[in-house]
Amino acid sequence: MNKITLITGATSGIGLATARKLANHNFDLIITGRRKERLENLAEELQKNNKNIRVLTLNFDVRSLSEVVENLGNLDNDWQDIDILVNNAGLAVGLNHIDEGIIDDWERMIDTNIKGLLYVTRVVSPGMVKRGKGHILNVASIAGKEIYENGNVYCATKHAADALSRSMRVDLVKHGIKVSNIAPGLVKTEFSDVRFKGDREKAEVPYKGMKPLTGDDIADVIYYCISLPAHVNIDDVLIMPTAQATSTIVNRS
Ligand code: NDP
Ligand code: 8X3
Repeated sequence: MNKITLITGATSGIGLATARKLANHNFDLIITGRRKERLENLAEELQKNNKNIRVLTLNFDVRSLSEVVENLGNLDNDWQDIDILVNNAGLAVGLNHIDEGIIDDWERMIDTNIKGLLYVTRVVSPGMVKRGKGHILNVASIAGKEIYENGNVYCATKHAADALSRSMRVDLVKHGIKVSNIAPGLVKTEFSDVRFKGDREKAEVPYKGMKPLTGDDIADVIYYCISLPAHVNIDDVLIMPTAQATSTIVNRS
Protein backbone atom coordinates (compact mmCIF):
# COMPACT_ATOMS: atom_id res chain seq x y z
CA MET A 1 0.00 0.00 0.00
CA ASN A 2 1.30 3.47 -0.85
CA LYS A 3 2.05 5.90 1.95
CA ILE A 4 -0.30 8.89 2.15
CA THR A 5 1.28 12.35 2.09
CA LEU A 6 -0.58 15.60 2.68
CA ILE A 7 1.10 18.64 1.12
CA THR A 8 -0.30 22.09 1.94
CA GLY A 9 0.26 24.74 -0.72
CA ALA A 10 0.72 22.40 -3.67
CA THR A 11 -0.50 24.84 -6.33
CA SER A 12 2.92 26.39 -6.87
CA GLY A 13 6.63 26.41 -6.05
CA ILE A 14 8.02 24.02 -3.45
CA GLY A 15 4.70 22.30 -2.76
CA LEU A 16 4.03 21.70 -6.45
CA ALA A 17 7.54 20.32 -7.03
CA THR A 18 7.19 18.08 -3.97
CA ALA A 19 3.87 16.72 -5.23
CA ARG A 20 5.44 15.84 -8.59
CA LYS A 21 8.48 14.24 -6.93
CA LEU A 22 6.44 12.15 -4.50
CA ALA A 23 3.97 11.07 -7.18
CA ASN A 24 6.92 9.73 -9.18
CA HIS A 25 7.88 7.73 -6.09
CA ASN A 26 4.43 6.21 -5.64
CA PHE A 27 3.06 8.18 -2.72
CA ASP A 28 -0.69 8.70 -2.54
CA LEU A 29 -1.20 12.44 -2.29
CA ILE A 30 -3.57 14.88 -0.68
CA ILE A 31 -2.80 18.21 -2.31
CA THR A 32 -4.22 21.47 -1.01
CA GLY A 33 -4.36 25.16 -1.84
CA ARG A 34 -6.80 27.98 -2.50
CA ARG A 35 -6.53 27.95 -6.30
CA LYS A 36 -8.98 25.19 -7.23
CA GLU A 37 -8.31 25.04 -10.97
CA ARG A 38 -4.57 24.67 -10.44
CA LEU A 39 -5.16 21.88 -7.94
CA GLU A 40 -7.45 20.03 -10.29
CA ASN A 41 -5.06 20.40 -13.23
CA LEU A 42 -2.21 19.13 -11.07
CA ALA A 43 -4.24 16.15 -9.89
CA GLU A 44 -5.06 15.29 -13.51
CA GLU A 45 -1.38 15.55 -14.50
CA LEU A 46 -0.19 13.42 -11.57
CA GLN A 47 -2.81 10.73 -12.19
CA LYS A 48 -2.02 10.64 -15.90
CA ASN A 49 1.70 10.20 -15.31
CA ASN A 50 1.48 7.86 -12.32
CA LYS A 51 -1.13 5.15 -12.69
CA ASN A 52 -0.32 3.52 -9.33
CA ILE A 53 -1.17 6.40 -7.05
CA ARG A 54 -4.32 8.07 -5.73
CA VAL A 55 -4.65 11.86 -5.61
CA LEU A 56 -7.15 13.85 -3.55
CA THR A 57 -7.54 17.61 -3.97
CA LEU A 58 -8.74 19.74 -1.06
CA ASN A 59 -9.44 23.37 -1.80
CA PHE A 60 -9.25 25.48 1.36
CA ASP A 61 -7.53 28.37 3.08
CA VAL A 62 -5.24 27.26 5.93
CA ARG A 63 -6.07 30.51 7.76
CA SER A 64 -9.62 29.36 8.34
CA LEU A 65 -9.92 26.91 11.23
CA SER A 66 -13.42 25.91 10.13
CA GLU A 67 -12.22 25.17 6.58
CA VAL A 68 -9.26 23.16 7.90
CA VAL A 69 -11.50 21.12 10.19
CA GLU A 70 -14.18 20.64 7.53
CA ASN A 71 -11.67 19.42 4.93
CA LEU A 72 -9.18 17.46 7.01
CA GLY A 73 -11.37 16.38 9.90
CA ASN A 74 -13.84 14.52 7.69
CA LEU A 75 -11.66 12.48 5.38
CA ASP A 76 -13.01 9.19 4.00
CA ASN A 77 -11.65 6.09 5.73
CA ASP A 78 -9.22 5.33 2.93
CA TRP A 79 -7.60 8.78 3.24
CA GLN A 80 -7.52 9.11 7.02
CA ASP A 81 -4.20 7.43 7.75
CA ILE A 82 -1.89 10.26 6.75
CA ASP A 83 1.72 9.06 7.04
CA ILE A 84 3.47 12.30 6.10
CA LEU A 85 2.41 15.91 6.53
CA VAL A 86 4.32 18.60 4.65
CA ASN A 87 3.38 21.94 6.22
CA ASN A 88 4.45 24.06 3.27
CA ALA A 89 1.70 26.66 2.63
CA GLY A 90 3.10 30.05 3.47
CA LEU A 91 4.06 33.46 2.22
CA ALA A 92 5.81 36.76 2.74
CA VAL A 93 3.82 39.91 2.04
CA GLY A 94 5.53 43.27 1.91
CA LEU A 95 9.03 44.33 2.90
CA ASN A 96 8.86 47.40 5.13
CA HIS A 97 10.54 48.83 8.19
CA ILE A 98 8.56 47.97 11.31
CA ASP A 99 7.32 51.56 11.78
CA GLU A 100 5.87 51.52 8.26
CA GLY A 101 4.50 47.98 8.32
CA ILE A 102 1.09 47.27 6.83
CA ILE A 103 -1.08 45.59 9.42
CA ASP A 104 -2.99 43.52 6.86
CA ASP A 105 0.32 42.14 5.51
CA TRP A 106 1.36 41.20 9.03
CA GLU A 107 -1.93 39.44 9.66
CA ARG A 108 -1.74 37.47 6.41
CA MET A 109 1.73 36.21 7.31
CA ILE A 110 0.94 35.42 10.94
CA ASP A 111 -2.37 33.76 10.09
CA THR A 112 -0.90 31.64 7.30
CA ASN A 113 2.63 30.80 8.43
CA ILE A 114 1.92 30.26 12.13
CA LYS A 115 -1.78 29.74 12.71
CA GLY A 116 -2.39 27.81 9.47
CA LEU A 117 0.50 25.47 10.20
CA LEU A 118 -0.87 24.95 13.71
CA TYR A 119 -4.46 24.32 12.59
CA VAL A 120 -3.41 21.69 10.05
CA THR A 121 -1.05 20.02 12.52
CA ARG A 122 -3.71 20.00 15.25
CA VAL A 123 -6.15 18.15 13.00
CA VAL A 124 -3.68 15.70 11.42
CA SER A 125 -1.33 14.82 14.30
CA PRO A 126 -3.84 12.97 16.56
CA GLY A 127 -4.17 10.24 13.91
CA MET A 128 -0.39 9.87 13.82
CA VAL A 129 -0.33 9.64 17.63
CA LYS A 130 -3.06 6.99 17.55
CA ARG A 131 -1.15 4.93 14.99
CA GLY A 132 2.20 5.47 16.74
CA LYS A 133 3.94 6.68 13.58
CA GLY A 134 4.13 9.57 11.17
CA HIS A 135 6.38 12.30 9.84
CA ILE A 136 5.75 16.05 9.93
CA LEU A 137 7.94 18.32 7.80
CA ASN A 138 7.64 22.05 8.38
CA VAL A 139 8.89 24.30 5.59
CA ALA A 140 10.45 27.11 7.62
CA SER A 141 13.29 29.24 6.18
CA ILE A 142 16.71 30.82 6.59
CA ALA A 143 14.41 33.64 7.81
CA GLY A 144 13.69 31.38 10.80
CA LYS A 145 17.39 31.33 11.69
CA GLU A 146 18.37 34.94 10.98
CA ILE A 147 16.63 38.27 10.69
CA TYR A 148 17.24 40.89 8.01
CA GLU A 149 16.26 44.51 7.52
CA ASN A 150 12.57 44.83 6.61
CA GLY A 151 12.04 41.10 7.15
CA ASN A 152 10.65 41.67 10.67
CA VAL A 153 7.25 39.93 10.67
CA TYR A 154 8.06 37.32 8.01
CA CYS A 155 11.21 36.43 9.96
CA ALA A 156 9.18 36.26 13.17
CA THR A 157 6.70 33.82 11.60
CA LYS A 158 9.53 31.61 10.33
CA HIS A 159 11.29 31.73 13.71
CA ALA A 160 7.93 30.54 15.09
CA ALA A 161 7.81 27.70 12.54
CA ASP A 162 11.37 26.74 13.51
CA ALA A 163 10.46 26.77 17.22
CA LEU A 164 7.34 24.74 16.50
CA SER A 165 9.41 22.10 14.67
CA ARG A 166 11.54 21.71 17.80
CA SER A 167 8.51 21.76 20.10
CA MET A 168 6.63 19.21 18.01
CA ARG A 169 9.64 16.90 18.09
CA VAL A 170 9.73 17.07 21.89
CA ASP A 171 5.99 16.54 22.26
CA LEU A 172 5.70 13.74 19.71
CA VAL A 173 8.90 11.74 20.22
CA LYS A 174 7.22 9.29 22.56
CA HIS A 175 4.69 8.47 19.86
CA GLY A 176 7.34 7.51 17.29
CA ILE A 177 6.62 10.56 15.13
CA LYS A 178 9.43 12.22 13.18
CA VAL A 179 9.58 15.99 12.81
CA SER A 180 11.87 17.66 10.27
CA ASN A 181 12.46 21.37 9.84
CA ILE A 182 13.25 22.36 6.24
CA ALA A 183 14.92 25.78 6.05
CA PRO A 184 15.71 27.03 2.53
CA GLY A 185 17.47 30.18 1.44
CA LEU A 186 16.50 31.87 -1.84
CA VAL A 187 14.23 29.64 -3.94
CA LYS A 188 12.79 30.95 -7.18
CA THR A 189 9.05 30.27 -7.04
CA GLU A 190 6.05 32.61 -6.90
CA PHE A 191 7.24 33.66 -3.43
CA SER A 192 8.73 36.95 -4.56
CA ASP A 193 5.73 37.81 -6.79
CA VAL A 194 3.53 37.41 -3.73
CA ARG A 195 5.89 39.36 -1.46
CA PHE A 196 5.97 42.28 -3.92
CA LYS A 197 2.25 42.03 -4.69
CA GLY A 198 2.65 41.31 -8.38
CA ASP A 199 5.41 43.86 -9.14
CA ARG A 200 7.46 41.67 -11.49
CA GLU A 201 10.42 44.02 -11.60
CA LYS A 202 10.85 44.11 -7.82
CA ALA A 203 10.17 40.37 -7.65
CA GLU A 204 13.27 39.69 -9.79
CA VAL A 205 15.63 41.71 -7.55
CA PRO A 206 16.43 39.00 -4.95
CA TYR A 207 17.63 36.64 -7.72
CA LYS A 208 19.60 39.15 -9.82
CA GLY A 209 23.07 37.92 -10.83
CA MET A 210 22.89 34.69 -8.84
CA LYS A 211 21.56 31.16 -9.30
CA PRO A 212 18.76 30.54 -6.79
CA LEU A 213 17.43 27.20 -5.64
CA THR A 214 14.39 25.74 -7.40
CA GLY A 215 11.33 24.05 -5.99
CA ASP A 216 12.79 20.79 -7.31
CA ASP A 217 15.92 21.26 -5.15
CA ILE A 218 13.76 21.46 -2.04
CA ALA A 219 11.54 18.58 -3.19
CA ASP A 220 14.69 16.43 -3.46
CA VAL A 221 15.56 17.24 0.16
CA ILE A 222 12.02 16.52 1.35
CA TYR A 223 12.03 13.20 -0.50
CA TYR A 224 15.40 12.33 1.03
CA CYS A 225 14.09 13.07 4.55
CA ILE A 226 10.98 10.93 4.13
CA SER A 227 12.72 8.00 2.46
CA LEU A 228 15.19 7.31 5.28
CA PRO A 229 14.79 4.18 7.44
CA ALA A 230 12.31 4.30 10.33
CA HIS A 231 15.03 4.81 12.96
CA VAL A 232 16.62 7.82 11.21
CA ASN A 233 15.28 11.37 11.39
CA ILE A 234 16.66 14.55 9.86
CA ASP A 235 15.87 17.17 12.50
CA ASP A 236 16.79 20.27 10.56
CA VAL A 237 18.04 21.09 7.07
CA LEU A 238 19.42 24.51 6.15
CA ILE A 239 19.66 24.48 2.36
CA MET A 240 21.12 27.46 0.56
CA PRO A 241 22.09 28.35 -3.00
CA THR A 242 25.87 28.06 -3.37
CA ALA A 243 25.91 31.79 -4.05
CA GLN A 244 24.20 32.64 -0.74
CA ALA A 245 26.08 32.68 2.58
CA THR A 246 23.51 34.38 4.82
CA SER A 247 20.15 36.08 4.32
CA THR A 248 21.94 39.17 3.05
CA ILE A 249 25.34 38.03 1.79
CA VAL A 250 24.83 36.87 -1.77
CA ASN A 251 27.50 36.53 -4.46
CA ARG A 252 26.07 38.33 -7.47
CA SER A 253 29.22 38.26 -9.54
P1 NDP B 1 4.79 29.96 -3.71
O1 NDP B 1 4.15 31.31 -3.61
O2 NDP B 1 5.26 29.52 -5.05
O3 NDP B 1 3.83 28.85 -3.10
C1 NDP B 1 3.13 29.08 -1.91
C2 NDP B 1 2.05 28.02 -1.74
O4 NDP B 1 1.38 28.26 -0.49
C3 NDP B 1 1.01 28.07 -2.84
O5 NDP B 1 0.67 26.78 -3.23
C4 NDP B 1 -0.18 28.74 -2.16
O6 NDP B 1 -1.39 28.24 -2.70
C5 NDP B 1 -0.02 28.26 -0.72
N1 NDP B 1 -0.70 29.14 0.22
C6 NDP B 1 -0.37 30.42 0.53
N2 NDP B 1 -1.27 30.93 1.38
C7 NDP B 1 -2.19 29.95 1.59
C8 NDP B 1 -3.37 29.88 2.36
N3 NDP B 1 -3.80 30.92 3.09
N4 NDP B 1 -4.08 28.73 2.36
C9 NDP B 1 -3.67 27.69 1.62
N5 NDP B 1 -2.55 27.68 0.88
C10 NDP B 1 -1.83 28.81 0.86
O7 NDP B 1 6.01 30.01 -2.69
P2 NDP B 1 7.06 28.88 -2.20
O8 NDP B 1 6.83 27.60 -2.87
O9 NDP B 1 8.40 29.50 -2.30
O10 NDP B 1 6.65 28.80 -0.67
C11 NDP B 1 6.39 27.60 0.01
C12 NDP B 1 6.91 27.71 1.43
O11 NDP B 1 8.33 27.83 1.39
C13 NDP B 1 6.40 28.92 2.21
O12 NDP B 1 6.11 28.52 3.53
C14 NDP B 1 7.60 29.87 2.19
O13 NDP B 1 7.59 30.74 3.29
C15 NDP B 1 8.73 28.87 2.26
N6 NDP B 1 10.03 29.35 1.83
C16 NDP B 1 10.21 29.89 0.57
C17 NDP B 1 11.45 30.34 0.18
C18 NDP B 1 11.69 30.99 -1.13
O14 NDP B 1 12.73 31.68 -1.29
N7 NDP B 1 10.82 30.83 -2.11
C19 NDP B 1 12.62 30.19 1.07
C20 NDP B 1 12.32 29.62 2.34
C21 NDP B 1 11.08 29.20 2.69
P3 NDP B 1 -2.70 29.12 -3.06
O15 NDP B 1 -2.25 30.50 -3.39
O16 NDP B 1 -3.30 28.38 -4.22
O17 NDP B 1 -3.52 29.04 -1.84
C1 8X3 C 1 12.32 33.01 2.07
C2 8X3 C 1 13.77 33.35 2.07
O1 8X3 C 1 15.45 35.20 2.45
O2 8X3 C 1 13.48 35.74 1.13
O3 8X3 C 1 11.95 32.41 3.25
O4 8X3 C 1 13.32 35.46 3.51
S1 8X3 C 1 14.00 35.02 2.32
